[in-house]
Amino acid sequence: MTLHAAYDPDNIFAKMLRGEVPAVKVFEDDVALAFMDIFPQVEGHTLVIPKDVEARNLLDMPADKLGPYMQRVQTVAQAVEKALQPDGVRVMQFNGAPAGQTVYHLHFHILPMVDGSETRR
Ligand code: DGP
Repeated sequence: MTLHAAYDPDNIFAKMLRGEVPAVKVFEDDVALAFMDIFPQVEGHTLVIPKDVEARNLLDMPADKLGPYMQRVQTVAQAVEKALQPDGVRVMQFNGAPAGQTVYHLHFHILPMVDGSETRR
């Protein structure tokens, strides 16, 4: 899968946005959806995806949509921090398979970290 392949509207997060696959949602508005990661690396591992945009990753994301989306990433990170009171919050994002990306709809990972947390990446 090359970094600049076409957006696949049948990726799992696009299906989630269309309500075709279930998600444990923790935040949703007209700009973004946040839900629990199905393979959590730590308790509270949350993903935030933009709506109404065919962006495979950060490099594809139209600049005018990035600001509103990143505001939601911050809102969800703040909510996770408030709910779980971790010692730190890791925010991660991968572009292309060699960088670790496995789902090709832009997403940020939010990981509440406590002292001694260990993650796969
Ligand atoms: P990345 O490697 O950055 O593309 O991370 C994709 C993440 O998506 C990974 O942590 C697992 C998660 N994931 C994959 N499929 C599903 C799914 O069907 N539901 C949910 N909730 N998460 C998923």
